[in-house]
Amino acid sequence: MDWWRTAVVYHVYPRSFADGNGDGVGDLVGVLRRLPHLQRLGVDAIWLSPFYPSPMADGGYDVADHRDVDPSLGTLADFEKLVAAVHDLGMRLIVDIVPNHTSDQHPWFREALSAPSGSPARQRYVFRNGRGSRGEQPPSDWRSHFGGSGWERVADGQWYLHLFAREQPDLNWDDADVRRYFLDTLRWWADLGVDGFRVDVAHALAKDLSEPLRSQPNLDSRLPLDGTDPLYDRDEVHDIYRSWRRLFDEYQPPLMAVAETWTPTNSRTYLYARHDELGQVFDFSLIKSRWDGPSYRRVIRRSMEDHRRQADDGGGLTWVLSNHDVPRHASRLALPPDADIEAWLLSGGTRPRIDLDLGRRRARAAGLLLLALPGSAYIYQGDELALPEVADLPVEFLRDPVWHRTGGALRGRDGCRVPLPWTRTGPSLGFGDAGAWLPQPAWLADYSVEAQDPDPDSTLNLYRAAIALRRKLLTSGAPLTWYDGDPSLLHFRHGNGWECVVNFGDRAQSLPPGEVVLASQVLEPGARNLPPDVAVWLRSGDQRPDSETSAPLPPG
Ligand code: TEU
Repeated sequence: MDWWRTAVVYHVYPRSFADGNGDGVGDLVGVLRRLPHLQRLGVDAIWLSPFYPSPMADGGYDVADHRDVDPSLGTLADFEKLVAAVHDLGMRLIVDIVPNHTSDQHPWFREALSAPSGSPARQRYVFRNGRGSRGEQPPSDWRSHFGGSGWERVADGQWYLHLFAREQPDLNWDDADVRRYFLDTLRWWADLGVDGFRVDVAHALAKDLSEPLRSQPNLDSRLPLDGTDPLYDRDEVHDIYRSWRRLFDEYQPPLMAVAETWTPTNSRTYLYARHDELGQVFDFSLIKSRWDGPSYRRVIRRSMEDHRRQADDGGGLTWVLSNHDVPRHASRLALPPDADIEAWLLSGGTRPRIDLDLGRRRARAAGLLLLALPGSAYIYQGDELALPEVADLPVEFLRDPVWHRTGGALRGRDGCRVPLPWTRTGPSLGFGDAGAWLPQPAWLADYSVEAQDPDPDSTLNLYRAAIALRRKLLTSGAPLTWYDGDPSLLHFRHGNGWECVVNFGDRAQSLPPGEVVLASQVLEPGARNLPPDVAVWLRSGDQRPDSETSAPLPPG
């Protein structure tokens, strides 16, 4: 079986993981030194967010050279050491590929700026004349995800497209140079030994750039879902991934890949996971779901159903609770159901006040659920510590272009990128020998690996135990059996008798029969009740009828 189908993948945001050279910024040597933590955690693979040369207009997702390491993060020799060490420990390494745009400091874009309009150098990007009598208006109403117009004007009067920051010009995937360059880049990293790729904004590469450019003033929420949008999730994008798959299959074992697509629903999401395409696509439905039994049950079952219908035999399921783009779930899950998370972030995490004990409790339950679901689980660095969002970073430290481009209307993503706490003390809590590029609040020390390691009931030890047990229990194939009952109870069983039960309600529920093999909170010995916001794994002796495996999905 392909290793990635059931893999636990640990997502490292290199600048915030561990600092090997004491300059306050995490780096590859830092990752290398902290591999024992990941081995002890028991993960199968590590995904590294971009570590390529970058002027850092968007946390490294503005890549200036796709085949090198940013000097502040190390060297190619460090990378080679890291690949070898990861493999020696029996783990795999996945790197991020950012094909929708480059940095404005990429040699191609510099060349484009000094080349005339209509030149081959400009063809690699999306340059257009403006509207209005003097071309003073942007060529279309397309918007940047980070706020404002998606177009920027250059000295000779033309405009270029950037769906993200202005320092991230979009590439033109109709251009043969662009297609070849990325195939060569994938091969280049594969030849260095990487095992797979995470594909950034995978649904945006193919665009309808025919004139006149069509209107699309919306970003995510009101996109058509039929492949006809000019910018996102067009049918032709799949041809690109078919060509990538042919390259991936030249390797033994074939390389894996996972698409990042923030599509509004997953009615087409799993197409990216087809066997002749990427194999995996992130399913963000747990990130988007409210914390209640019916919602979780609905999105999980819907994803499984969509996956079955769209991805054919080739694709694998994936589950995610947090990543470097969203507020950490230990805080998110502590918010009242109807709270506006953006408003909470803007208030510096003060309104409404959140109950962090509740957040931790739910984060632990969610972690057990994540690891019990069939498919692959992606863990963001710090999830294993139940790290909360650092919502009160002083604004002068904020780096995210989301904050800057929206003029402070959105707080941005820095609060989930604060350097990890490894020890209780030290200048940056063991992150490195010096400070940390984003300030760590003092309370972070209590969440450190050092603080959690000796405590058998810590979140860290819960994750370790769950990952080890999952390795024994998780089989692929047989469909889950879902149990009816109180809607606040989510309860399913794998074919081998392994069950997961989560109580989303606000009162205790009686525990279904079976032996408790793991619980997200300490339960009294012989307890027959499952308290609120707690998950358990059970091993059931009895073979109850598969009551619902074929029942129709609830609406919504
Ligand atoms: O994110 C893609 C993306 O669509 C984001 O705008 C996402 O919607 C947002 O961050 C959610 O808050 C990817 C990367 O993960 C992100 O870090 C980059 O900034 C972005 O691409 C541009 O490369």
